[in-house]
Order: sequence, then C-alpha cells, then structure tokens
Amino acid sequence: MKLTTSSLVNPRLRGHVLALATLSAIAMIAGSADARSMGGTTTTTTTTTTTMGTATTTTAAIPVLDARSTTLVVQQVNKTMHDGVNVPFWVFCANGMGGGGGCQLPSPTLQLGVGQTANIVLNMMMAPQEAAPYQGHTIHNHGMDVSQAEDGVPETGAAVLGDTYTYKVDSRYVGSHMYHCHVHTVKHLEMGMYGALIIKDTDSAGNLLNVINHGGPTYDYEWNMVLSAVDPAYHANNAVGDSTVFSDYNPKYYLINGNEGLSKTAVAQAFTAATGKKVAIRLVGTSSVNATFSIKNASGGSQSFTVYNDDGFALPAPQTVSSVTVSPGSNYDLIVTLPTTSSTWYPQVTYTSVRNGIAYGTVYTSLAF
Ligand SMILES: [Cu+2]
Repeated sequence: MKLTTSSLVNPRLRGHVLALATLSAIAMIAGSADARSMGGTTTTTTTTTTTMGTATTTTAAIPVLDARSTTLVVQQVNKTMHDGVNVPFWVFCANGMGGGGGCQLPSPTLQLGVGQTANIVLNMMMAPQEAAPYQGHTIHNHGMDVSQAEDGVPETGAAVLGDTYTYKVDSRYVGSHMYHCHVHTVKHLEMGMYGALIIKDTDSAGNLLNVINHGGPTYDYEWNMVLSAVDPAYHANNAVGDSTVFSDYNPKYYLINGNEGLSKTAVAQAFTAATGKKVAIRLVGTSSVNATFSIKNASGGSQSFTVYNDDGFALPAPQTVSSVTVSPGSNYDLIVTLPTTSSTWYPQVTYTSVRNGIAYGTVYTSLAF
C-alpha cells in the first residue's frame, strides 16, 4: 500500500488484514454517501448521471432515514456496470420504496441523535434470502456497543425473520458508523446489505447539531461516502460465495456511493458547495479492500484536510493529512475547508488489495465551489 508521508494510516490495519485472513465472519463497514445541503444559500447535487460506454447510470442521493422511527425491508436491485454486466444486489431500503425505484446501492443512511431512542423495524416481507441455515437478515450496528439482544448477530440469538432494534447511544459515538446484515456476513455484505449509520450530537432541546464530534467543530455541508467493491462471482445466481479467507476475493468494480466514477468527467458523485465553507466528508469502508482517500485540485495537486474521528470516535487530536487509508470495516470523519476562489476539486479513492497492496483502480468524485 502506497501512502504519502503525511497520510494517516489506520494503526489497526495489520490487525484487520490478519483478521480478514483468518475469519470468515469479520464484520466490515460499507460506505454510503449522500450529498445534502446544510447552508441556507447553497445547494448540493442530488442526482448524478454518468454515461460510460453503453451503460447509463442515474443515481439519486442516498436517502437519510431518521432511526428514531423507520421500517426497513430487503429488496433485490440489479445494477448494470460499465462493461455491461448486470449484477444483482440485496439492499435494505425504506418500507414503501420498493417498486418505486427508491431501493438502491448502498442501503440508506440511518441517522440518530445522542440520547434519542432508535426504533428500527426490519420487515422481512418479500425479502430475497438464502436457504437454511442462512435464511433471513439482521441489522448489526458495527462497532457500536448495544445490548446483545439489539446486536443483530444470529449466533447470539438475534431473530433473522424480522425484528425491531431499540437502543440509545451516548456522546462518545458522535460520528460515522456502519450497519450491515450479520447473517452469513461475507455473502450478505458483498451483496450490498450495508449502509452508513451517523450519530449526531444534540442540543438541550434534542435538535441534531452539525458538528463533527461531541463539542467538536461545526461544518457547513456533509458528504457521506460509502466505499465498496464488487466481486461478481459472489453475486452470480445469488449463489453462496463463501470464503474463510479473502485470497479468492477478486473485485471487478469499485464504487463510491454505489457508482463507479471511472474518471473526472464521469464522476461517482458531483457535489457543489459555496466558497469558503467547510465540508464534512464521512468515509465508510465496507468492502474487503483498502481504500485510500485523497483530494486533488484542478491542477492535480493534493489538498490537505483534517481528520477528527476514527471508527466513530474522536481522535485524541485532529490530524491534518493529504491522504487517509480506510481499511475494511473502518471509517473516518474529516473536514475540508474550501478556498474563497471558485474551482473544482476531485475527492477520490484508490482501492488496493489487502493481500499485496496492488492498486485496483480509482473512483472519482467532484467538489465544485
Ligand atoms: Cu442478510
């Protein structure tokens, strides 16, 4: 893995790789991204259309659901990749979205404030699923300390044919997390059953605050980026593609928020903000690959940014870097401050193999201001 001298390297990377090599049910974080306007006079792009070869992909912003009261279902969606190959995915989506085109990869972002009570219903009606012993689905809040009954792990007794997840989190958790299905985790994660779980600080009246961590700095916009890769062999005919090691994981497609973003002129997502503002970018790493994030300016030079949270917990001190590598199941929250002169930057992620560090490919987004 190639890192710039100023990059922030996850200190647990080695542990992650080791875990991936030895465990089949390692929980990994998936990336979801959504672009939403926080400023009163500015807008963000909510729809990105890219045309690549014969495939045209139109992707709406990832929906953000209020975890205090939401019902999720599981649907199959099919996605045509840049080479024309059609890949089936299983995704969580809001009840009622199915059939209306609202179900998409990645699964919706769930949002909850500190002190609020989550009430997330998983409705298994019509859900695609595997045969026993891998039937059903669950919602597992990766890396968050909730009671075992709410943890969504079948091996410890979680219901797999529908459940309600009720929990609270404290202010330590302010930041980005990930949720995913914990049934036959390798398969179901690969199939797309992942999304971002954002915990926000609240004021005394319970209103959500746009701060990067508890008592932390404010931001003007937030941009969630769910980072993932696709090995179509795990999706074929919805077959069980299991593995006790990831040595046979051979991804063919690389995504930010479900889009390939093959070049600066065919980006995975276009984001527009006002000059001089602060953009919080949440990186949620869900796949069995490493993902190095950087921001290049219009001339190709690197722009620095400041990382505040690692795996949804505040760093002892913020770190200003030019790149950060997100290992499987990890996430970071950062803030980039835009100049006062208009331009377009290209936040991008280069995916690399956890086996040998070889770069697979780069996914581009754009940030215009
Ligand atoms: Cu599942």
